This record gives sequence, structure tokens and C-alpha cells, in this order.
Amino acid sequence: MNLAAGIPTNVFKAADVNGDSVIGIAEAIYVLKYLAAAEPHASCGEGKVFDCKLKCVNAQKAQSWIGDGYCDDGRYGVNLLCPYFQNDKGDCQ
Ligand SMILES: [Ca+2]
Ligand SMILES: [Ca+2]
Repeated sequence: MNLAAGIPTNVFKAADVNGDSVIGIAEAIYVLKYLAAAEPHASCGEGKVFDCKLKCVNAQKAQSWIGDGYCDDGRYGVNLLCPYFQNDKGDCQ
């Protein structure tokens, strides 16, 4: 069974916690645990959510950065440009 089939590349990127581009066992468990919910705004760990690029970010930070006047297109480490985060309430317009 090919567990990798159908799993978006960005999920693997989100799961690669140590940035070595290799998915270890702990990271694989993480992928399976959160795979079903791999969409923006869904949980990717305690106190964390996937941003619009499925990067795992601090949930409080993501929430408080919506409409704060700064454009969150990823330049500050979080991408909020999708309906799940109200398109950053127009901060990037
Ligand atoms: Ca890794
Ligand atoms: Ca913002």
C-alpha cells in the first residue's frame, strides 16, 4: 500500500518538522493523524492550525493577524489569503 499516494506535497512539507525533506516515523504518524483534516484552518497540532498554504502555524497568531493591517501573504510566515481566514480581511488590498 502506497501511503504517499494522494497526499498533497504540501502536507509532507508541513509534516517535515525538522526540515530535512525526509519523512521519519514520527512525521509519518503526524501526516496520518492530520491527513483527513489537511485544509486551511484545521488543526495540525495542539494550538496550531494549517494556514492557507497548509503550513502549520500558531493558531492564536493566525487568528490575531486577520485584519491587523499587515498583509499576511506569507511574508511574515503565515499566509491568510483564503476564505478560511477571511482573506486577511483585505490587509493585502
Ligand atoms: Ca523530516
Ligand atoms: Ca493581516
